Amino acid sequence: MINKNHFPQKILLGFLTTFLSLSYKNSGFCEDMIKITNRKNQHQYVLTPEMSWQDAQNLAKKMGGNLVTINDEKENQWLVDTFVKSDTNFLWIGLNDQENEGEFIWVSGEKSDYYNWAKDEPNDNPKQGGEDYGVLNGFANPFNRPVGTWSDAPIHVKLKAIVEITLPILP
Ligand SMILES: [Ca+2]
Ligand SMILES: [Ca+2]
Repeated sequence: MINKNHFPQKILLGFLTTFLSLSYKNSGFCEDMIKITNRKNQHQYVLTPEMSWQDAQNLAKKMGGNLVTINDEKENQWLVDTFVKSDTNFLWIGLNDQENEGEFIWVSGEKSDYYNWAKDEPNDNPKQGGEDYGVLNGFANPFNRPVGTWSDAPIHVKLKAIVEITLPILP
């Protein structure tokens, strides 16, 4: 026998589920993107699917963050430990010189004195038509740059990206 009292609850649950899944989709998350919290700074990080640097930054904005700003060696190492696997090529980071050639800045607007460029990088590789977007080098990067160092890469490649979400510090 059907208990009629459960009927409104089911409808309510249906609405709620639809609402939550819609807001989940609108936030730009895909099913397989997981937020990982760095215990050292309490920031959240997400690895995106492969896409252009600008698409990745747009997605990061939707999530309430930016492409990662790597502020120091500890954060760099944490990113390598967390996101760089044996088959990782390059990962987009927030560093770029799209405004002024040779003047690399972080897309978040954060200022930092820490840089970890690989030897001979950034080279704005003319064979690639110039390179204005920063990447973290993984184990499988085609130029054999040391893992964890940075390079600049061209606009036309699609790569996974690291998003950083800086949450307000609660009292
Ligand atoms: Ca950071
Ligand atoms: Ca380069």
